[in-house]
Amino acid sequence: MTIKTARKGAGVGIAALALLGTTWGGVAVADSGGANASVPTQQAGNALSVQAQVDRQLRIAPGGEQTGRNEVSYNDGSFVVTFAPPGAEPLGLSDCPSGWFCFWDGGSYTGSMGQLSSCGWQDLDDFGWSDRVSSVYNRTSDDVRYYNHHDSGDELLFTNQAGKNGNLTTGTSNNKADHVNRLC
Ligand SMILES: [Ca+2]
Repeated sequence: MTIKTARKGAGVGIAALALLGTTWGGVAVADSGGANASVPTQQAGNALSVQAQVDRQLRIAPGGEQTGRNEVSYNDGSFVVTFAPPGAEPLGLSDCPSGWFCFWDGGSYTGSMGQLSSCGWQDLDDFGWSDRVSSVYNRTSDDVRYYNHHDSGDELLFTNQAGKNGNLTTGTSNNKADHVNRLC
């Protein structure tokens, strides 16, 4: 899928009103009930070498640069993707640095990890991360909102509260987020 349209601050839509749904692990989840069949096929990368994962990331989202053995950065480091080397400890909560908000393409903070710290609205598709987020951890001092893109207006999936983490695989927001907004 291709998502180009930026919708800063507008078009949250009716689904946002349903935000006060269940809350667990610090993640308030909107019970949107919206269907989204677009689940990426490039998720489980454990069998790939680190360099193969780096290459794949750069192929999915050109414009980044490899800034470490297991790291790709975009926009001078404002977005960073980190891959767990095969045989090493898997990525986890402790890999999310203070001052950033992080998201994993696996449940329970596994798989590859993306991280952002900028304030405001951002498009995960710019980094090849649309419909991939399966767990989140917010180590900033601000709430971060995750949105599902619809041409008719973005749908607020959940708010990841400051300092909180949450696993999405058991809820209705798994593999749906396309945009994020750090409220600062
Ligand atoms: Ca989506």
